[in-house]
Amino acid sequence: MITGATSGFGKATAVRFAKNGYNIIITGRRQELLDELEKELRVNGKIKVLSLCFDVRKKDEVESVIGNLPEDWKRIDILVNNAGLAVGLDHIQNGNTDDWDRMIDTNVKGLLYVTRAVSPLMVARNEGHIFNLGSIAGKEAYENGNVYCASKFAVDALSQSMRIDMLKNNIKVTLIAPGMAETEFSLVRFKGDEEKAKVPYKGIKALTAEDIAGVIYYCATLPDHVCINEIVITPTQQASVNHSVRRE
Ligand code: NDP
Ligand code: 8X3
Repeated sequence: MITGATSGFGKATAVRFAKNGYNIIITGRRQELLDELEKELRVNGKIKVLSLCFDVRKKDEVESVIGNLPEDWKRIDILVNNAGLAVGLDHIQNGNTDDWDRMIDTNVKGLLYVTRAVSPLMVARNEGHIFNLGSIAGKEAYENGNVYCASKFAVDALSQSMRIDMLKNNIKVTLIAPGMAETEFSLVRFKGDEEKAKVPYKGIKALTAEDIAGVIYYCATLPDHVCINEIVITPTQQASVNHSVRRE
């Protein structure tokens, strides 16, 4: 099950796993994009795809959709908690509190609601692997990053804690912490302003969604006794949130 599969990392991860024969549950809020992806994933006819359109911020919706999964879809081996976003890039004193709510509600509470609904299914079988999309912004803060950084620091802490909580149940938890990656992320952060959205990647060969999908697939296919706890991935031109080298 991949949350936020209509774009970016989530979509590329769905494609990667589908190519390798996994049945996949794709989720997101944009039904038309779920429909398109479902068609694309089904092309080789070898895998099953279930698309679920819901907003991870809506607790009742998450509980009801996952609680009512068809019987043969309840065996979720891998959950990729990917749905998330940054909105705005302002100093704290100028921040838009609606943007803050969107980030905390999606990146932290949404991830929790989905995990609360899916993890008991894994615990009951004593197997499963949960991936949480954190960020290098959850390792170090940067100017104007404030609430987005805080939401990803929370994902980092939750990943550590979940791993401990479900240790006895044989559940792997992997935190994926990428640096700059070109997806719809920046367009969402700058509320559809395409010019502003390009600025962070100027002169950088950024990560692609496929790069991240490859890393998730690698971690997911290691032997049963091996768990990558966390992995930080940046473009070679980026050493930290505040250190990158730009080339023309
Ligand atoms: P995209 O904007 O390309 O994809 C985000 C996905 O999340 C979309 O499929 C979107 O689907 C889904 N989503 C957003 N809000 C909700 C919601 N409320 N309910 C359900 N689904 C939702 O961004 P990325 O692929 O880049 O980002 C994926 C994750 O990776 C995020 O958590 C992001 O914070 C993190 N990340 C991104 C980095 C980057 O530089 N790109 C670097 C580090 C981490 P829909 O709109 O259809 O609901
Ligand atoms: C996204 C990476 O540096 O834009 O999580 O915050 S950054």
